[in-house]
Amino acid sequence: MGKNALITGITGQDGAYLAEFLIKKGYIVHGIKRRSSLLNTDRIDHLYQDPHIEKRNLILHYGDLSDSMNITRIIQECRPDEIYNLGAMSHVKVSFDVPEYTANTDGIGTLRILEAVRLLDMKKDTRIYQASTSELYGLVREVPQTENTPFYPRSPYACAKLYAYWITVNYREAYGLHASNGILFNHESPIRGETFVSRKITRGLARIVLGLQNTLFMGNLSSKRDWGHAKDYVKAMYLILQQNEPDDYVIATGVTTEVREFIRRAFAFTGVELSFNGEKENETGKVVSVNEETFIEKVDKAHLERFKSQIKTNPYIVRVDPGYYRPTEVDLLLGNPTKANEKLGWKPEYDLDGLINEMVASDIVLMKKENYLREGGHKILNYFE
Ligand code: NDP
Ligand code: GDR
Repeated sequence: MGKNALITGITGQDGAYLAEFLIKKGYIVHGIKRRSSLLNTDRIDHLYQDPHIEKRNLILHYGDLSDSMNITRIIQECRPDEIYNLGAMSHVKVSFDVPEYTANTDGIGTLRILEAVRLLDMKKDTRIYQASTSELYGLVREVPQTENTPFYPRSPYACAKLYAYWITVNYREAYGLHASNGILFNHESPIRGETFVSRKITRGLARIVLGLQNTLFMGNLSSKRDWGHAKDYVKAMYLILQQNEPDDYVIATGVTTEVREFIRRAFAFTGVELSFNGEKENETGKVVSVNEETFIEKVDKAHLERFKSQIKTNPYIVRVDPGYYRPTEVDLLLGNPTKANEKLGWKPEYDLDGLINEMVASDIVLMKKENYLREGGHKILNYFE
C-alpha cells in the first residue's frame, strides 16, 4: 500500500511540484484547495483525475487554513502518513496590506494542523512538514545563515512564520509530534507566482522582446537572494519527513545574487546586454548591445528588427518605481545548507543560470501565445504588480 500525503497549498508553486513528485513515488495525495470564484487549479490540472474514478492518486478537498473544524475534519478523513503544510499568504509585500489575515493563515493555520493531529491522537502515525522560510532571518545576524542563526523578522509575513516555526518546535518537544521545519530560501520555477521578483523579470523580459511591453518597472534592485529551483526544494521537503527523528533544516544553494544581476543574466540569455547606471529610484537598465544570433535562437528572427527599432527609441527598458519598495526590506539572504547536505544527502541539481534559462525560455513560449492573440485582434493587458 502506498502512503497517504496531505498537502495544504497544493494549488501553489511548491504544492504542484510536490504533488507530482509524491504521486510518482506511489503516494495517494490529498490536497486542500480554496473555494474561488474562478477555477484555481491550473498548476495541477495535468494531475487532475475525474472524481468518479474509484482509485485515484490525487484527491482534492475544499478547505481553508483559517477554518479549524474544516482542517480537523479533512485530516480525520484522509488520515495522512505525512502532512506538508505549504498553504500560506506567501507574498512578503502584500503581507503589509493584509497583516491580520497573514497571521491567521500563516501563523495560526499551522497551529490548527498540529492541534488536529494531537486531538485526533494521530501523532504516532502522522509526520508534519512546516514550510518555514529564510525570511525569518530578516535583518540578518550572521552571514551565511544556518539553523543556529537567530531570527529577526522584517514583515508581517515573517512574524507569522516565526510563530509557525516555534509552535512546530513546541509541539515536537511538548507532545512528541514528528514535526519538522524546512527553512527554505527563495525557490523559483516557470510556475512561480507572477508577482514574485524572478517571474516578474522573466515575464517582463519575454513581453519586452516580443513587443508586448516597453519597460520593466522594479523595486529594490540591490537586495540579494539565495535562489534555487522549486523542483530541487520539494525533494528536500520529502527527505525531511523520511528521517527517523524530526528536526529543522536550512535548504539553500549557498550562492547569493543581486536582483539587478538576475535581470542582467536573464536578458543576456536572449542576447540582450544591459548596463545599469544611476542611483536608487533614478537607476536604469539600458540596452547596450544585442547579439543577433542569440536573439534569433532564443526568441526568433521575426521580432529582431522590431526590437532593434524599439530600443533605438527607448533603450532604457528597466526602471525603478519606489512603489515596489517595502516598508522594511530584507537586504541579504545567503543560506548554508551543510546540515541538509550531510544528514539528508540533499544537493540541488539546478544552478542559477539553469533556473533563469528555464524560466526565460518558458515565458517566451507563454508570451508568444499572447502575441498570437494580439495579432488575432484580441486585447492584451499589461499587469504591473
Ligand atoms: P504560493 O503562493 O505559490 O502558494 C501558496 C498556496 O497556499 C496556494 O495554494 C494558496 O491557494 C494557498 N493558500 C493561501 N491562503 C490559504 C488559506 N487561507 N488556506 C488554505 N490555503 C491557502 O507559495 P509557494 O508554493 O511558493 O510556497 C509554499 C509555501 O512555502 C508557503 O507557505 C510559503 O510561505 C513557503 N515558502 C516559500 C518559499 C519560496 O521561495 N517559494 C521559500 C520559503 C518558504 P490559492 O492558489 O488558492 O491562492
Ligand atoms: P521574497 O520574494 O520577498 O524574498 O519572498 P520576492 O521575489 O517577492 O522579492 C525578492 C526581493 O526582490 C526585491 N524586488 C522585488 N520584489 C517583487 N516582488 N517585485 C519587484 O518589483 C521587486 N523589485 C525588487 C524585493 O524587495 C525582495 O528584496 C519570497 C516568498 O516566496 C516568500 O513566501 C518566501 O518565504 C521567501 O521568498 C523566502
